[in-house]
Amino acid sequence: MFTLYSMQRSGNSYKTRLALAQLGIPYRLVEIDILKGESHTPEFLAKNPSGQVPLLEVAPARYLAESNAILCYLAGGTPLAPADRIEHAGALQWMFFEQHSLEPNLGAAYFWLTLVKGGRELQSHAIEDWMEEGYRALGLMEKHLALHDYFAADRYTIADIALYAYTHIGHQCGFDLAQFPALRAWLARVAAQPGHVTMEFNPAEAVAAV
Ligand SMILES: N[C@@H](CCC(=O)N[C@@H](CS)C(=O)NCC(=O)O)C(=O)O
Repeated sequence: MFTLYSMQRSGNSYKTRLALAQLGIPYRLVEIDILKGESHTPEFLAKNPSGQVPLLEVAPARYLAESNAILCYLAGGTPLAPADRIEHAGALQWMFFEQHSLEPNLGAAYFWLTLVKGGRELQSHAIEDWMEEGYRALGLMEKHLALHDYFAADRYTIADIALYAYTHIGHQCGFDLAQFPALRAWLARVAAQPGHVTMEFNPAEAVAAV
């Protein structure tokens, strides 16, 4: 069985929990509190030298890092990952965009402004850039979504999962999504997908509640 090292309030970790839930894959969840330095212990660094979550143990002592690589691995061979060459590349195009243009801005804003006490003061020099670049990324997504229901292959794929994670919590760190109607409609479409789980969902609790 897979083991996922994840933090509940990490958007990158949420992507992988969402895919695991929608694919119906059972897994063991290990909560890592990055705010307490749990991703920088010698034990964790031996598993992932970058000191980051998410991290998936795919086989004993065989680890895979990087949320979007984990999505590709988990969804490979399923409808969530397009097999057609150009559709596959189209999904990757948006997943690279997510890591380059969206996550560094919305992800950083979410981390420092909602998770770290005093983060706004500590990062006051960076917030303007995050907002400007974050809005630029959201604007590009809006343009695409004005013409398409999803990001790749004309259907819900791992590209949508990757982009949903930080976009759906953008309002929590100061991004006003009211000006992006197509993007808000897409957020609702993603949330309505079969097997969708929220960022708060914890599979261990789900099992305990049964
Ligand atoms: N590009 C990586 C980024 C992972 C990342 O930034 N993880 C954060 C939590 S969202 C983390 O573990 N931060 C702890 C640290 O960097 O020390 C991915 O997509 O998985």
